[in-house]
Amino acid sequence: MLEGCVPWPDEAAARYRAAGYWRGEVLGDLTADIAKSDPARVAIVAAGRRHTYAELDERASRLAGGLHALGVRPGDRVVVQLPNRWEFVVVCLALFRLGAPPVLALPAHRRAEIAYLCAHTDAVAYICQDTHQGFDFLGLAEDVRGEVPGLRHVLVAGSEGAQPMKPGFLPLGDIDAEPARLPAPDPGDVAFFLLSGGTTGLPKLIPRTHDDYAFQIRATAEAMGFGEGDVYLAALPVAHNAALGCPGVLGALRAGGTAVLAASPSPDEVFPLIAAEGVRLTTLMPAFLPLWLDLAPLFEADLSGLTIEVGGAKLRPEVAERIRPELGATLTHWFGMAEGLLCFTRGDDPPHLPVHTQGRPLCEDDELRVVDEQGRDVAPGEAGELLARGPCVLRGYYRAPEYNARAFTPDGFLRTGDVVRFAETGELVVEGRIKDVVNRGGEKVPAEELEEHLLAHPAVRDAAVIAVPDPRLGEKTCAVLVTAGTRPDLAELRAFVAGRGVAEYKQPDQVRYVDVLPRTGVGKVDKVALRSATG
Ligand code: OOB
Repeated sequence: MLEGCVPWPDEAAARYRAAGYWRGEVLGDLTADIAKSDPARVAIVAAGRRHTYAELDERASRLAGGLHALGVRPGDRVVVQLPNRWEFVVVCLALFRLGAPPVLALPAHRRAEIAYLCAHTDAVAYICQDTHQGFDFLGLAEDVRGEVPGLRHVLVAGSEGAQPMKPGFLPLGDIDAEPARLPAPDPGDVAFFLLSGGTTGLPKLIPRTHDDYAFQIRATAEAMGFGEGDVYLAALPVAHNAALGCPGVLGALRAGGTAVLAASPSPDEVFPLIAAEGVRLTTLMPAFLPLWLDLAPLFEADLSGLTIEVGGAKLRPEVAERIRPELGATLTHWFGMAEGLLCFTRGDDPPHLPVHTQGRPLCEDDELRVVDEQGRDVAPGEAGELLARGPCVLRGYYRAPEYNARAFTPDGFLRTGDVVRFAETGELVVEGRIKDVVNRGGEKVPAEELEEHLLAHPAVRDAAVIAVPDPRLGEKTCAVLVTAGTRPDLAELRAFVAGRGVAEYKQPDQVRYVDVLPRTGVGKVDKVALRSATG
């Protein structure tokens, strides 16, 4: 396995192979069979264009050839930041084939996050789109190249034939060569990296192997009854586990279906696509559901054939209950983590289960424990921290040995930081969390990361970031600050954080000022006290 990654112990790996979870599939082969047997079948629909399996397969092979000719080698890391466009799929397939794992950044990330990802992974290339939603990624790329000298190439989608590029910048469309003869990657090795949603400090990277992700996309497709010819709609960013592989875009391709890529989950974008393409399955964060419920009658949207996977943040039962009667759609409720643990209700579960629980684990051999603060198993039905081990659950974050020593038990269970209990009938129920993250409508803001940025402001002496309730997003960030003299207002703080090159969703939503932050006996900021004082 790639240096800096933690493999599963041999005994566990042998067990997962023997049970048939890990079958030695490699993700670069997802499209190869259908590209031969039914080349004209539509693989991807994006920006009003339809791309066949043959086209996708060939373009990915030629891109892999071109990248190889540029000097990208198996084991090299490539930071990929592309929105929901067909190039995202082509780039991923090409890099899977090369065995050069893509590091999947979100479109919302900015200079600070991208520079960190490039530096932390020693990336040889950064692949982006020239502009997206008015933001200039070429400027960002230039800054990142200045900060990270090891970054050799910037490959740019969207500006084919535009102005001549700067040295080291190349149009992605020009990276095209005869498919190289490449050794097949080891299925036990890293196929790509996802970013962790919940962590202390800087984002942690999650190595996903060919074996483990191939199992995830196959088993989630089976559980959702998604098969050949079915259509999946990616309305969330495809770089996120939820839309990428549950079964998501990659699962749709593996099953011989079609993936439709939407620019956003907004009803005017997705309702027409659902009707036109006959979408069977999609994924949504809870924050979008009220809008879908309110606007579906206006659009006369027929969603009766649709299954909606909802997860990523707390789904309120009052909202969940409206889905079947008002949309006619089937709800499945998910508790997912980029780290690989997936629990979800199945489409044929009785209706109260998706309203009140997050269902059962993906795999029979997922081992879930609920423990108290001392790490002892709680009594059945009681709440505690969820620990997880299984064929998709990582054993260590990339290049993070010290963090790993805290994030995992000595016997390899991931400490999820989520507080859960199990219903008598065996379903998972999420109750809260102990990790210091604000879950802003599914987008995760690590408190410590934002605190560091706020502390860099010259007027700020002390900073604590907490979650406050929000009717739309569920939670928002509140920065509780101690200052010397002047008190910058919210607009100034947001501009300051933005100026440090941070994704917009991480900018504070509210600010409160105090004379001193409450501290616990050991000197840590007492966030429980802060929350009750601000709540
Ligand atoms: C999904 O993945 P991540 O990695 O962005 O976030 C994981 C965290 C969990 O640890 C938990 O704190 C929270 O998101 N979460 C939920 C939840 N599902 C996830 N909190 C409350 N209720 C839920 N149903 O968010 C993700 C990955 C794959 C599928 C779906 C979601």
